Amino acid sequence: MISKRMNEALNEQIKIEGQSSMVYLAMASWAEIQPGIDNVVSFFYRHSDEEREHMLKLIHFVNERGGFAMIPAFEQPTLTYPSINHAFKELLEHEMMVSKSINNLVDISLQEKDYATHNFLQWYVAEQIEEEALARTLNDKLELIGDDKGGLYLFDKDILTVSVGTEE
Ligand code: OFO
Repeated sequence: MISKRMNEALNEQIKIEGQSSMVYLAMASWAEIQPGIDNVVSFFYRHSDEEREHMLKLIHFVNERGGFAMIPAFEQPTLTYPSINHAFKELLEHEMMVSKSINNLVDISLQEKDYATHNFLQWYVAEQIEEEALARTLNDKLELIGDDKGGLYLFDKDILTVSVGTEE
């Protein structure tokens, strides 16, 4: 059985994962109306789907452990970006915020002596390491490219090979 404090903290994370899904969905929609970056568009849509999966995983866990996963309202995500570089920069910052939040949850699970939740959260810890590393690599590439259109063309080709998250 999950404690009230742990339940509330996990519910907060449900909101964060769902919000991440909305943020990347908005990026996908914005990217879709930009010319010539079709694979970036798919990347954002896939990323949005992944975040929804992360949210669902938490919802099932909380409910299975005798808690109640409350579905929250989400905030309006950013709708447009001055450039693709700006979108990826926001993606990195967002992932860093998520990692902090996961770390905080791990802390709470230890304080609560909730080792089942602690164990469950290890998947998210590993996932965040991957996601942050990927976001950093993509930002580094975009920085090198700068305003070069040919570079952006190659970036779009390249991103096709990138896998967004760790497997279940
Ligand atoms: Fe849920 O992994 Fe990104 O935020």
